[in-house]
Amino acid sequence: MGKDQGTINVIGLGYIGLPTALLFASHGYKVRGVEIKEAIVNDLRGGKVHIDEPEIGQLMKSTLASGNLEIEKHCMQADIFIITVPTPLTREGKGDMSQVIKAVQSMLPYLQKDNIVIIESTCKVGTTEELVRPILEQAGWKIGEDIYLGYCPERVLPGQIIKELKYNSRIIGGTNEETTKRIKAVYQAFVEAEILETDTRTAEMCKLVENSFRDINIAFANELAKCCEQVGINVWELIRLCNQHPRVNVHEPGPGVGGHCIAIDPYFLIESLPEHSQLIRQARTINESMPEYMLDKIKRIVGKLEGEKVTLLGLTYKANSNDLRESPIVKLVELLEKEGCELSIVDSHIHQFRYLEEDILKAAQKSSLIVVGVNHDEFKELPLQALKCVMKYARVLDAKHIYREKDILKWEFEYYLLGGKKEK
Ligand code: SAJ
Repeated sequence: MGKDQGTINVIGLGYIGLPTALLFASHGYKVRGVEIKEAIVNDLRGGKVHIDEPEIGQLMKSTLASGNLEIEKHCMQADIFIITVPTPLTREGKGDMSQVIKAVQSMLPYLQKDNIVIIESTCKVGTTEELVRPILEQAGWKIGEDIYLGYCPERVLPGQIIKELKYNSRIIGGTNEETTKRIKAVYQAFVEAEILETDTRTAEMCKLVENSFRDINIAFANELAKCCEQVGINVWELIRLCNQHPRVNVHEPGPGVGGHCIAIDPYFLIESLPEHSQLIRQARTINESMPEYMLDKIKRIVGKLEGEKVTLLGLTYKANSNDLRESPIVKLVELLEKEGCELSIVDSHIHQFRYLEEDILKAAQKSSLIVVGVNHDEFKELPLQALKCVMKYARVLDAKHIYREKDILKWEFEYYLLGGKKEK
């Protein structure tokens, strides 16, 4: 246990808030994790974690046992307030900042002079200065003198959140230099990488740009996959070769972009700057077209889908995760349902969803096609010989290039690849 550092309220115990609370609590802070969902509060108090991440279960147990972490539905007085609530998209594709505003309002009764207020939630540019600052000022506080307000985005990869919270560099945007310095000192408790200083608007924009960068690069790979299918080039081989160039790093194509970040954050930029964000908008359009593109491929392979069975391997938004948020495969399921297709799905990371089958041979019974949509480790080795016996047609469509064509052809399967030869 580190020395007693001070007190923190972390408001919103989701994918980012909970790991952040745990790291501060295990580095000497007295932390109150604040969560409005009663069921999550009860589970966490009992040591049950709702997030599937390495190290997190153990960290939860040890911090609860240390007495440095408590889970409550309301804030209390503290030195530091950190906001990690969701900022979803509305139906109209606009960033909804209302939970950030509510979180700020909820801590007003507990604020004291010299408190630090940090927003971590992904926000539209200007949120800290134009939405949050006025709320605090109306409550009578002088920003940068009484209350130190800043923005500090996370940049951690789901699946390795605890590790990346510690070892990724971090950006701090304070409303003035003194604030930035104070917030930097807070994160130095557990961040073992560089902490970079800037202003609030730049920090907010950094988060949006990082995810838009990846979205644009994935869109480029997806566009290449479509082009390659037209001209009979294997896009995976093409990308492998191009990436030998010292300044080229083409990303991977796939059935679409899921998750709560890359598929969402670009819209925060598009909404604010529609005329000047056309590349970012186009990348979204390309990536969002991929489930439909997969459907067309499936139709070319199987023909009319009504009454035919298709078996999907993987449902989550990415490999070895149990996260279904914005999963392009869930969108593909909906498209296949509209075609009247019979479905079966294998994904050991998911326990509740329609069409789930635990056993791949049962799932593939009388199936006309196996579609590999997610590169979970469990799909690396398929029991092809046995599958061939139970399927109606021995065919695999590989959207993540997890197999070598010759290993599949060996068992007299037809092998189709996203970004490979176009189906007849
Ligand atoms: N994907 C591709 N091709 C690729 C890479 C990814 O199709 O070459 C797809 C994945 O299959 C998945 C989606 O993109 O559906 C996103 O997956 P991801 O692993 O790239 O990223 P996330 O959404 O899990 O996490 C991202 C990360 N951002 C960047 O890498 C710029 C992470 O660092 C952020 O902290 C996180 O978003 C976030 O919270 O914003």
